Amino acid sequence: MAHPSEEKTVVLIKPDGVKRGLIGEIITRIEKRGLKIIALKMVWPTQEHIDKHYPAHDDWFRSIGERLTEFFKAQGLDAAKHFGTSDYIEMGKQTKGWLKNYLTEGPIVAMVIQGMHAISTVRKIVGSTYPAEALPGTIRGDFSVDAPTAANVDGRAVKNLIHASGNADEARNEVEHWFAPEEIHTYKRADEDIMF
Ligand code: 3AN
Repeated sequence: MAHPSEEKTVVLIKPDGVKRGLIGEIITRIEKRGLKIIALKMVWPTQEHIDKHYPAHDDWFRSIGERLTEFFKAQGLDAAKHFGTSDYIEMGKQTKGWLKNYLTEGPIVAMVIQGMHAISTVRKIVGSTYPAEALPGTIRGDFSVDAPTAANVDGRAVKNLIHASGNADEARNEVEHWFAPEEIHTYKRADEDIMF
């Protein structure tokens, strides 16, 4: 197991973040926390690349469908009515199609972030998946407000500015999926001696 201060995670600034000029703001928040950027590039991904970025197993599809159904319910709405099915897996598959369109509508900024419990720390900086639920102080909570009750009804993905790996397995796969080994760098930040 890597030392907790050497954990790696992948962050993608999605096309809405890039087009809104939020690259600097997002990077600043990550760097200020004491996390280190060890790889960074701008790419315009293909549908195929995004297809492989997101999982393709039923558990993942089901979790997407389940979560959005709960959100609709909390708003007094019926997700099944809008999706034309109450099958969570089908809802998840439909959502993945929208995600492929969303993530390929412009260039994105891909990064590998390294630092103390980087996966969970970055998820906290980013905030909840649905911006309407994200707390102020998080990136999504400060700069976005979208919700599945609007996005899915309009036949599109939730615009939430940023992707961050969800767990250690995802992080490992995503680092490999987005970066060649020679694109990832090892160096020391000046504040490491003072912070740890
Ligand atoms: P996150 O990793 O951001 O917590 P997941 O893993 O639940 O999100 O979902 C993967 C991606 O699918 C996220 N980037 C999110 O934006 C998108 N997504 C999740 N639910 C929906 C939905 N109901 N409609 C559109 N996009 C969604």
